[in-house]
Amino acid sequence: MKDIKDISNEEICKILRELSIFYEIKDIEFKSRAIDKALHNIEALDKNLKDIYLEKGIDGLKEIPGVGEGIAERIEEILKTGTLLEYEKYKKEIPIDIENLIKIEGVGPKTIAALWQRLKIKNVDELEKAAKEHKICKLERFGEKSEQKILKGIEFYKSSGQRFLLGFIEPTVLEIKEYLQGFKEIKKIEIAGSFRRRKETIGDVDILVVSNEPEKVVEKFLKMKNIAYIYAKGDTKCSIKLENGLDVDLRIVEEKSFGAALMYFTGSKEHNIELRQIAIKKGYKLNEYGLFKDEKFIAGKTEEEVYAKLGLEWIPPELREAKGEIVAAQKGELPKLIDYDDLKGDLQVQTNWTDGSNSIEEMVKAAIEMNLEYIAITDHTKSLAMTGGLDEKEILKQIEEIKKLNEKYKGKIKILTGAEVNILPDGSLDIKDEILEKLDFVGASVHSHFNLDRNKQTKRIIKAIENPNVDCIFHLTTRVINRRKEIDIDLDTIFKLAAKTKTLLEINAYPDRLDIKDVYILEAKKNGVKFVIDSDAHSKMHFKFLKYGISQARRGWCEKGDIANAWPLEKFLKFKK
Ligand code: DGT
Ligand code: CA
Ligand code: CA
Ligand code: ZN
Repeated sequence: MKDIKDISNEEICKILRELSIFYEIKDIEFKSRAIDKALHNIEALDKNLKDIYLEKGIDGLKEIPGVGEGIAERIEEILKTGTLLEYEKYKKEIPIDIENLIKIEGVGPKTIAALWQRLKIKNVDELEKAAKEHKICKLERFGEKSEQKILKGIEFYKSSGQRFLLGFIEPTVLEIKEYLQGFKEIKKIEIAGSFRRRKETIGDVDILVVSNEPEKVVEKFLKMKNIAYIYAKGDTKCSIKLENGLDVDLRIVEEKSFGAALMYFTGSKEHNIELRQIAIKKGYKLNEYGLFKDEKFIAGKTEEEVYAKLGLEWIPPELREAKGEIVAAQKGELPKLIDYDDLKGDLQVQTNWTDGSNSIEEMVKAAIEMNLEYIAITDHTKSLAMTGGLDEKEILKQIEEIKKLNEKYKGKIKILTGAEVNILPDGSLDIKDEILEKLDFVGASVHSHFNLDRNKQTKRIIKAIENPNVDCIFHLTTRVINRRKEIDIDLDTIFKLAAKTKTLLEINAYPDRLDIKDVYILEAKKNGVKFVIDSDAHSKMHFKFLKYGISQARRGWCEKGDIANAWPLEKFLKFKK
């Protein structure tokens, strides 16, 4: 099978995503929906579609949840020819910049289709112009309100820049690391920068390498596939852009400077500045080559020895944001952060009872493989019609089904019954309390009316928190990174009330949500709030996103005691209201 193209999952997804929109424009809606579902699963794959195909052919592709015959065949065609005939045909006929239009909040496939059909809008600039000239509000099904929303979306799109989501770009970064690790000239390698600090998005990748033959390393690095552009090339460093737009900086240092260089390039810049001030106070000089007294080299080989010479405990990268970690390290009072293997449960899991790709049992099996001891099944509820949300009767039916599965998987995992109930604009819930009472775990969340004013929006959340059946607020601020801004709420009031009522706040681990975000976690923690870290899995492949939630919790200074699903089931059940 040597005639297979070397094409990444990312590129395949891009073709399929655009094809789905062409179907929408052509009114072939069922095909468009099937692709969307498949994409959700392909984006979460650890393996390359190419490798799956080489190993198991089209049957291997069909094993991916949500991927049926039709989509598997299309992937096969892309792998064999680099593209799809059907897609290329549409692209000629409908020359629109889908890639950027789709990034704007409130602009989905349906909108793109309608705007093309009626106004021949091809790109973001034309969309902005049309909205400003009030051409959109005159269209059927688009009012003044949607026009304003589009303009706001464009504004946010332009201001947010295009940083890469950690959870989606990590496989690409680790592939580069693996490629470099294969070189015998490289003794040590570490990814530094915001990637190492586990920030939710990263601007560029900073790779640090120890080698005695830096020139050879640079030469081999530049032979890597998918390089689009070389910005700079020196003896011990170089900078490139990859074809997917990601910038990568490589630096090669001597062994004795590795720790100091790693500290410097891990940052953050603000953390580095504080460190340097401490060094100066102690009569030292600190830079990426080491710690010096006058010209004499004092330390530099490891981070631990440099921090120690500065009178500090070693600081985990997630904390290096100049938010008080240096003072805490001086006093030996750094938090003992929750570990990456500390989670025992996952409390937001969707199934094919609503918009998930897998059955309850498939999700249960996948959770067992992740070594989880308990999960809650939390399908959407009825007012979220587009997901096929459950009504009271269906919830009761699901409780019965879970009872049976609990029998079957006894001793392996505990399945909690639950729901993700929708918080209506007035703060009431779309499921009756007598049904909620029967569930083990109820999360409530906002899925619409994002633009209520601060007062109304805060009251809405308060009312949900005050409901004795609501155990947790899911993705409180409803942001979607690079796409939708947060709702306007009085966080301080909400954090205090959540702590008082023992309402858990979710740290949603899905890579484009990470809601609530790191700085809010720290604030909420100070107010005594307890959290759960959830994958928000809509497929059995999404449990692996839990680690990004753990990263955010660590960035928010959380210990095991702050995260309720890091506790044994008994303790968790006893705590929740
Ligand atoms: P990013 O790439 O925007 O997500 O964020 P970082 O933190 O990876 O920043 P980047 O790539 O510009 O630089 C990597 C690290 O190098 C940064 O975290 C700290 C260090 N660094 C860069 N520029 C400066 C500087 O002007 N002063 C100091 N003290 N450190 C710097
Ligand atoms: Ca960086
Ligand atoms: Ca950089
Ligand atoms: Zn959902």
